[in-house]
Amino acid sequence: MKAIGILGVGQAGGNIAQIAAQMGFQTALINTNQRDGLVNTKVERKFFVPGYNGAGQNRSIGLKAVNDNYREMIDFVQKSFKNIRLLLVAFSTDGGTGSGMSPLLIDLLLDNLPGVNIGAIAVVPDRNVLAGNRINATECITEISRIESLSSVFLVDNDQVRKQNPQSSKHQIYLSSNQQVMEGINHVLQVTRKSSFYGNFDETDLMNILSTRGVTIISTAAITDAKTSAEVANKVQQSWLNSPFCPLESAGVIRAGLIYEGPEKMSKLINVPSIFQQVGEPLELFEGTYITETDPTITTILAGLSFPSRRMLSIEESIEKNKDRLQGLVSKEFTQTYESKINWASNLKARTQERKPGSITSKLSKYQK
Ligand SMILES: Nc1nc2c(ncn2[C@@H]2O[C@H](COP(=O)(O)OP(=O)(O)OP(=O)(O)O)[C@@H](O)[C@H]2O)c(=O)[nH]1
Ligand SMILES: [Mg+2]
Repeated sequence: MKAIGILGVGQAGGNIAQIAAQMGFQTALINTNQRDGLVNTKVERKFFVPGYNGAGQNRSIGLKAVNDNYREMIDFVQKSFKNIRLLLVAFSTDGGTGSGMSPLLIDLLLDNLPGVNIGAIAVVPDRNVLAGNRINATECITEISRIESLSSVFLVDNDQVRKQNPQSSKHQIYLSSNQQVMEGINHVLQVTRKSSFYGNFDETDLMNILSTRGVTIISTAAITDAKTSAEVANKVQQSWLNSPFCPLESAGVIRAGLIYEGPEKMSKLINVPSIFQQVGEPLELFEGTYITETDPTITTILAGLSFPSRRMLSIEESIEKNKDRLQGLVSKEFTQTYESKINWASNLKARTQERKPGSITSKLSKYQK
């Protein structure tokens, strides 16, 4: 049994749970919309909030759904996961259901799942989404960042995946980002099952890292072509910018993991200080070395990072720039009317004829020749 469970909230969350279920994670989903959740056939446990039919990108509907049903939701989550050490709640930040429900739901679960750490997999929208979605994303991430005892927050960046595959459809981008994120988490979890003569990275190491409060990224660098320690360090640092997560922006890693898999000869090129030179050495580093004959890779887990202010600014700035226009749109909604310029023409419309009652004798005399 895997030590990490995935709870999907809303459509994106359900899709991430679906991929996780295929990889053998314990999964469950919550949605306001049955039709969305039913397509996630691999997720066995589902809770559909009664009386709702989607949240229509309105976060307050998601919030109300938790307010009205939190007892049932907590009970559902408690029953859905057995013997896990970490529950990751997955959702998109820019819709209504996942974005509106997840912050409060996570906060409530923190008090109701004793012994289980809780973290988040939160999807940050790509550059093509409009103002309403951007506002949702910034509100949701603000709320998530304020939760006190929260463990790792993985910020899945749809824009990163779009950059890797500029020609792909929305559907392909979503699928690929869900897949990459769950593969990253699954990979580090599977490493904890392996044993090594040279240094084990065990489940407690992983849980130590993932229970760190703040933003976490996982990335893998192929170092086959590297010839020096500097080249290895460079490839690892590149992988922090090219992962499916919001790219690393600033120094300040609190806990980290570094896992080497590959031939023994290449492992000599790993120089921890040069890898962490730019971001500063973490407080604690958990290392694992696994000698294999496969192409050499270095997987790093960086935890305790700050929320990415540059990436968030790219979401906020178009709202700020269009402040007057957007405020104008909102006030227009309730004030706009239409005035016809041809009011006079209403008189042209056919009138019903008045039939004046006449006498038979007068009609007869009218036709008399
Ligand atoms: N990575 C990823 N992003 C997704 C996926 N599905 C939707 N998204 C993102 O999520 C946003 C839409 O949010 P949904 O998850 O559909 O919203 P919801 O939580 O179901 O809320 P409502 O539909 O408003 O009730 C899109 O703008 C995308 O950014 C997915 O499967 N993977
Ligand atoms: Mg939806």
